[in-house]
Amino acid sequence: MKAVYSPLHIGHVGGMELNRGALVPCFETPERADIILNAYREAGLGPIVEPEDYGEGPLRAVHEEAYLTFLKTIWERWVAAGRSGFALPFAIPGRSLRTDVLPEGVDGALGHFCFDVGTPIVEGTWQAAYGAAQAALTAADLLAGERAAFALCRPPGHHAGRSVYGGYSFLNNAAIAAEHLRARGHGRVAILDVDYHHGNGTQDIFWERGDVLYASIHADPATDFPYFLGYADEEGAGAGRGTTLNIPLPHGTGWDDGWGDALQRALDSIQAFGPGALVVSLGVDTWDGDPISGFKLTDKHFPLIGHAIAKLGLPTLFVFEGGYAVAEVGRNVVGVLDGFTTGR
Ligand code: SP5
Ligand code: ZN
Repeated sequence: MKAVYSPLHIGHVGGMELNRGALVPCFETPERADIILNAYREAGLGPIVEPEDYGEGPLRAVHEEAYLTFLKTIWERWVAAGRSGFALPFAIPGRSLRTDVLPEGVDGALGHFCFDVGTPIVEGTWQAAYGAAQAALTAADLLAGERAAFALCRPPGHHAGRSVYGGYSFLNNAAIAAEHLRARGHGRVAILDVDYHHGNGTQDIFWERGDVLYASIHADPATDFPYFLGYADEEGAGAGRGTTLNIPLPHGTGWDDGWGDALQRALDSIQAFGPGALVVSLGVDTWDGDPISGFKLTDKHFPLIGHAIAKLGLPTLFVFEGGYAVAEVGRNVVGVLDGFTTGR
């Protein structure tokens, strides 16, 4: 299996985020990608290549133009306003405030396009997000001749909606790749999201699409980020009615008491959908030692995930998402990929 990796990710170093009422260094760090790169290399899983440049066209197929312009220019606007450090929104339009206006100033623009206060923007953020999206596109095109590919994306993407960022995500790498696979004629596309958190952005993007299935296993939003999407009663709308499947699970869930069965349920729904290709939003923040998460998967479960996915027999694109136990993300990602390779 080939891995696609863009070194541009190192320009995105978030600074600080809020955790339990205290400002702490960001959990989403550049080391995460480097550790996976090393683990992938050491495991001898295959070659590592740099992305091709597909330009902004495939990004526009998923995200709004005004949103992309904002992401591209916000850092220079921040600096021009005399700021330094990292850019965060100051106010976000909740109920009774207008979401239909794009304020002219930087603080208003940040609030307009953002849904949380944990996703700092710095000088290299746009380039890093752009590189990650290009890695996903490049890996998607590898499926023309290969059974599977791995996009080692950083920053992650599944929380980014059509015109909103948050949850460490700016461009929705998995959605951009899925749309690209559609355009390349792979038939219907299924997205399996195994990250600890619900992929609210991916769900939003494909909510009314009957040709793209979104199936996600995640922590119950009643207690966990992103809180306001990912409930079991969300099933899609319009042509997309029935092509969203959310399986929220309580804190503390392990493989034997729910996660393994949930995976099988999601895989059954994918099989019934009859896709021509599969995109896996591969988060490993389900590991029991993850610093911001609450599931209890252990080392031996990650190969089982890969093995079960391989049994679908589909061209499969793995897109890296979350996983914050820095020393272990490499082993766990490689565990899934290796389980896939040996399991088919
Ligand atoms: C891609 C991805 O995994 N994004 C996750 C973003 C989560 N950001 C908010 C996390 C809130 C953590 N607070 C939980 C504290 C428990 N120690
Ligand atoms: Zn996550």
